[in-house]
Amino acid sequence: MKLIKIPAINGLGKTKGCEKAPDKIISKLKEFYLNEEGMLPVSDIEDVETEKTNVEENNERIYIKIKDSLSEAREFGFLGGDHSITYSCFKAFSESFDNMGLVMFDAHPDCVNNFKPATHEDFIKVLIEEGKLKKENLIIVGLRSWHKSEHKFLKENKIKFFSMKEIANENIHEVCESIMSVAKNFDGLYVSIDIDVVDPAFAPGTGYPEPAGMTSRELLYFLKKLKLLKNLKALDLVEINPEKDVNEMTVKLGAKILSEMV
Ligand SMILES: [Mn+2]
Repeated sequence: MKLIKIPAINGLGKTKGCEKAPDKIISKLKEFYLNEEGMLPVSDIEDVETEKTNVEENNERIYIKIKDSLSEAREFGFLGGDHSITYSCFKAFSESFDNMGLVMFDAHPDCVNNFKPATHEDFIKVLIEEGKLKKENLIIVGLRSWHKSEHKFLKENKIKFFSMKEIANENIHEVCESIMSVAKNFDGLYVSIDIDVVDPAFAPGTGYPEPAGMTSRELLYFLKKLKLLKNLKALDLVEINPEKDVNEMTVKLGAKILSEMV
């Protein structure tokens, strides 16, 4: 897997600090020995040079970097930054491959508004409205907090999701099989991991901690299964905020996730 560090944010001021995550996570990753599969978590690591304030410029740079790198690896990992980076990353794939699908792990549906340039709160709505993501090609996993308008948007557009309540009340293996049975049919699969899908007890270092989330192990269970799919092209890991972290727990979990996905 080729890793690309993308220290960009567009969180309306609320995600300041997330730009520090890629370097922190990579330095933690280098402290890891073999992963659970007995493999060395080493990767080819590059980065996108970003500007502190120019969101449009950053989006363009991210998009171009990915487009230019597509032939260099079979799988990519993008390290944010806040969730707004998924807009440019996914767009680069959906313009290069037919029928791209997105499996997103998140406590929130990220479709509040349709602000442009897309922010971390509404990039999903922007991707759908711009025709970059087919609404039937989206699965959201781990939801437990939403605005009234977001709930309506999901229902009206028949977007597939598995709430945290469903995951807890049903058998996690069956939920995972349901996700896999849809995800395997996309020509290309993109997995986006917003760390706030994980319970704040395990991942406190994020801007919008939401109680009653997944354990780290449950998230790894889903990810290790998805990793088996041959159509997996990319994953991103976003919203880790080292400034809000406790004992580097969240940064270390980020490094752990990457080490298991190499
Ligand atoms: Mn998010």
